[in-house]
Amino acid sequence: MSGPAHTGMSRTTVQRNHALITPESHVPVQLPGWTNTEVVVLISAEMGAKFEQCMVTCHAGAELVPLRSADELFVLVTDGAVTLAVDGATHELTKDQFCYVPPNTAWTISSAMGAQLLTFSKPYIALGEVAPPTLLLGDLNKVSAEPFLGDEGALLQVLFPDDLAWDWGINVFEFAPGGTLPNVESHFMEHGLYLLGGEGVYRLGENWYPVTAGDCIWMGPYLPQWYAATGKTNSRYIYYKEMHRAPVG
Ligand code: UGY
Ligand code: MN
Repeated sequence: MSGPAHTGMSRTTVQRNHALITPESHVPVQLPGWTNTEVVVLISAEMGAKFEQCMVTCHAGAELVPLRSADELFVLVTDGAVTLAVDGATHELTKDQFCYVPPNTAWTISSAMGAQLLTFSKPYIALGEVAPPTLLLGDLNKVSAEPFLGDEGALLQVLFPDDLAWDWGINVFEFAPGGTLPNVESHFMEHGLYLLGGEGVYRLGENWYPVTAGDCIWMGPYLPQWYAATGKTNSRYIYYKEMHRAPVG
């Protein structure tokens, strides 16, 4: 429960194989090399994850640069506007627009007036001679939404191409009120998830958590997972998933 201030209550919980991080427990930090920013590292290796998920507040004049050169990066603009400079070109990104930047790429993201970003990053896992993906720019409002396993109450947007070069996927799920995941999933792939809107109940292992917009969830390998949208409006989340690679170690 996120009770009144000064009661010590929070829905945040961090377990061995999953975590729910809710807004009242956010602690913004400054990351080295990122100027005029405040970053909430929602999911990281410190927790046991193999990827990182952050919420970045860009103040006017913000600038971000690669933190680890082998990382690939996904950025969704949730508010405001940024400029991505990469490969000698610049790209303006505004609310609901996103980019994928491949590993070992020199890039900067700057914001003249301020912006709010959601990022996912991780070391790229190469597959033999297959070349890594190239720069991708997109807009959530232009990606088609398909019924998940034929269910009109659970619409799925797949943001990345279904191609072996890509070792991850970023998808958006939108559930009508009462919509659910069709089954309790358990799979070796991890997830990092951010609730963009609405509310529901997420089953994580043997726990059922009430969740709402602004919540973040980490799901470790094989974690039993299921979702029901219990609010009166649609519920929507964006999530990261490992793709196109065999389990390792
Ligand atoms: O892609 C997935 O594994 C997705 N169905 N899982 C989830 O939403 N928890
Ligand atoms: Mn899943």
